[in-house]
Amino acid sequence: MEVTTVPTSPIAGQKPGTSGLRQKTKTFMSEHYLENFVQSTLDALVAEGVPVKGGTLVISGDGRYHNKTAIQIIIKMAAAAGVGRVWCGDHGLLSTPAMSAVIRTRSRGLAGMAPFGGFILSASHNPGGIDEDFGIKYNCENGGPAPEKVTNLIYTNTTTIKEYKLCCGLPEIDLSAPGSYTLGGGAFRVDVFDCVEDHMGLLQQVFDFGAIKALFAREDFSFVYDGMHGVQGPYAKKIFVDEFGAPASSLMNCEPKEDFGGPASASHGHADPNLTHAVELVARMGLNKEGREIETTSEPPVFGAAADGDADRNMIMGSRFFCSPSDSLAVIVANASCIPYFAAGLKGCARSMPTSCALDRVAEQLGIPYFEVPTGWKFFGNLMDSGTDAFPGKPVYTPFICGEESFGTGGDHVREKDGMFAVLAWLQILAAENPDPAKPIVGVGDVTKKHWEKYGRNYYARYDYEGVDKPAAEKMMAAMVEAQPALIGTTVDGMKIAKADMFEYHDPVDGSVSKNQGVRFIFESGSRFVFRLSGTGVAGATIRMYLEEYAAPGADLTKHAFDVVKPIADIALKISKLTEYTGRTEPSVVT
Ligand code: VG1
Ligand code: CO
Repeated sequence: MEVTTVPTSPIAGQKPGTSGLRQKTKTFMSEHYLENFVQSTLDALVAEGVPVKGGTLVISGDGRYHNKTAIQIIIKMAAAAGVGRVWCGDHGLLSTPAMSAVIRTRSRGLAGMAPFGGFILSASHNPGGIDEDFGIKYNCENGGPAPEKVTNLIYTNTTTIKEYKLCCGLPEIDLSAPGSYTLGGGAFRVDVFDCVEDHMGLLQQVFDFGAIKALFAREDFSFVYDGMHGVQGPYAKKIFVDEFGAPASSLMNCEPKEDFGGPASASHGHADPNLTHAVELVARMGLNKEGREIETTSEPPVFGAAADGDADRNMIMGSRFFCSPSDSLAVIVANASCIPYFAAGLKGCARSMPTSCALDRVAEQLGIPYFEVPTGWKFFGNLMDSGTDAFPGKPVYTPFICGEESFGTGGDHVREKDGMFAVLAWLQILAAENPDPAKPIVGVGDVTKKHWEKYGRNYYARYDYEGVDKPAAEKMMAAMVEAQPALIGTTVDGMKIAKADMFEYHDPVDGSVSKNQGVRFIFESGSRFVFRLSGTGVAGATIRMYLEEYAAPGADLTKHAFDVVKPIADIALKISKLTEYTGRTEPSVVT
């Protein structure tokens, strides 16, 4: 195979954010952009001693515009770097959790073929299309996002890169169906395989599919799933329809599309499963975008759920009921013992810092360790690897469940958040809650309300201010940090500030420290607000403001979350001077 060396020069701004490098699709299509980043990654891996030469690399994405073209380019670059085998999901598709499953499990029984890592082509919940966003993320041999040490090295390489290598002469690989291609006289091969089989195989070991199938068989159970035209469609068909026997009509938007059904607007083309963007599902479940009940012509289904573009996110709904992601995490952990993989009990759990503290109360009752990590799935990785050879002699926190307020939930079966996992966890809980078909069905709302009665309720909301001027947002954050020490002990609008700081994480497994992970203000009552700047956006800055108020068991637990946290929002806006700094009076999205 002839290797071509192409001279190039550094392109500014190729720093991976919360979850990989994201940019406008046209930027990714511009000369050298993708190639520079991929070569910088491969070089970083070689420098780290990763066995790239002769190794196996997985390459796939969420099906958005430019996915297939990018895969063909990376295959040629992998060949030039001496990679021995490339694995791709059919149609170039793998959901983010499926990529993690493939890296971790596909080589079972194939000695020496375990992948050293994988490239995921995705900008996740960001809109797709030629005028929207594209992204790339590298996952390591444990199936999880590259840790900061590696992403920093990749970034450094992008600032000094002079050339990249590719095998121009390789033919385009037919990704449309499973097949194997031996190239370069046997030095290089590409295997295209069914994108669902590995992930589903793993989930079948985690859950009791039979019990869930029995739930679907109940006449009073009804189900709807919104794939939002992302990568989840093929997974949803195989699992919900083929395995559980749901009618095909229960799947909405389950054909993957390059623009997720766009052009992106508030009502479609934005594969982000929340009350604002999953418009069709939310209406079908009998709610409006604030989560308030609306009139419907027929009774909403018992269970509804949705996924984002790369299917690592999930939204869980019941009939006229929205389960906030923070509550969903707490409920799953509280009921984990009904899931076979967790039947012997959890040894740990975690949430990201801005995620509500509902999980903490459950963990305390269960008597298991729980952790508060910075935003982004990579920070859960070490906790989940605590039982492996990577950290000998350290405490073991697996089996483990974790989640984020941003519609991300997962367990240690993979090293990514897993939209399908969350849905199956809820279906397993409902199966366990409904042992008797003669009794009225217990739904998502019933289970969550029962949970609040036992643990209390963490009323919660997040305000996003998108497309804000970046320097203004940074100034606002810096001013708040400076003001914090003097604010501790003071009372604002009747609420006393007990603690105020910039969140810093000390990883209990490898001792690494991550600074500047969010400004937090905690009141004496336990209520709090948090500010962060998004690390996944493409244009300008997005300010995220997280609001939380705790109501103990016995208090009024039936109020609307957005109403309850409104006074905290007012205090947060006062202290941050958000309107003065940014000119914004209203958030772009409330979830
Ligand atoms: C956001 C969420 C974070 C999540 C990340 C990736 O990051 O807040 O919780 O892990 O997206 O999700 P940020 O930095 O924009 O707040 V996904 O589904 O886009 O990979
Ligand atoms: Co995602």
